[in-house]
Amino acid sequence: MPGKKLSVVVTRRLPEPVETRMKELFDVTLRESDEPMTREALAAAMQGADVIVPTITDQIDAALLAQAGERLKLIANYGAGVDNIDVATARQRGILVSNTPGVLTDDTADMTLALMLSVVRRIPEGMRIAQGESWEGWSPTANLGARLGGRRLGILGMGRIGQAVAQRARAFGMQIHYNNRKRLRPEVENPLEATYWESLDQMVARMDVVSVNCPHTPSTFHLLNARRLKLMKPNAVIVNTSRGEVIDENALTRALRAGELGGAGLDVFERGHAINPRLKALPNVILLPHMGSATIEGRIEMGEKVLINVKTFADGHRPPDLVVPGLM
Ligand code: 8YV
Repeated sequence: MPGKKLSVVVTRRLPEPVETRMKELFDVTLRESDEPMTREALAAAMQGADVIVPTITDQIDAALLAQAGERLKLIANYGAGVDNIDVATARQRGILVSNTPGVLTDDTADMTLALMLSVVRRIPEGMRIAQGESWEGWSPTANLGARLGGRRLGILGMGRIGQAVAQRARAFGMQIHYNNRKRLRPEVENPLEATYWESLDQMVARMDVVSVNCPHTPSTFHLLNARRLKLMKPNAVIVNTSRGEVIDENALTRALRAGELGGAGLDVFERGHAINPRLKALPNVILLPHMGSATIEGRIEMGEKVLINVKTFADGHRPPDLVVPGLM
């Protein structure tokens, strides 16, 4: 393939500098609309292109992969999580998958702390009061929240983002605990000496705040289910900047409505942007429209990662951020 300009289809509008560089390097088809591609348009793109660059809003499942053309050899995901792609089926069909790890770690961890602080310090409520007409001035007993310092944070999934959350939370004086597929190597991976819990049940039962930072895979689906939510302290807070599917959203809504949890800060939802209306109506939750990686810098760096993966592939080499099936 070296020397030949690859035919690349990008499914969403990307930051302008990324699109400009794409045009210089490849025979690229870019979107004019901000809308996600329809499934039909995606299928058509996959029939004619060498490379497609999808995002979380494209479900590339086995049925779609079965319609892919002979030419399609790389799916260069614009995003770190690849739960939108059936990576194992792609691999069986000889199609590589790459992603954009690392560049959205800090932004997502920042947003995790922002959500934590917003919930426990009641920031949206305070905004509504200050912006409204009814505020009668400062009072020693009004708008009291909780202090993060000294509280126990349980991180569910201690990968790059989980570790970045731990660092930040430590700076706020929190005690760090985690549950992960494997225990981190002390000093190398765990300089903060976070406490490892092999049992998620035991960890969630003791935490003041639980932060979801694991990817969505078949084994993490509904890890926080009704039974585990019931184990949590009644004033505990849940924060999720990873994937909605890790929490049973209906069970979470029921627990919050019943006063069995203190609150929640959610950037992601189980059914994409179709948020449970009962969750929207609750006063002790903060909901964001999947903004974890939404910084100008981060979104450009994600595009640069995609460019490197596609360019390396075009030059006949293995893309540096190849996703190996089963490892995510
Ligand atoms: C991205 C994300 O914006 O990269 C991820 O896994 O969750 C987001 O922050 C989105 O997935 C882009 O496709």
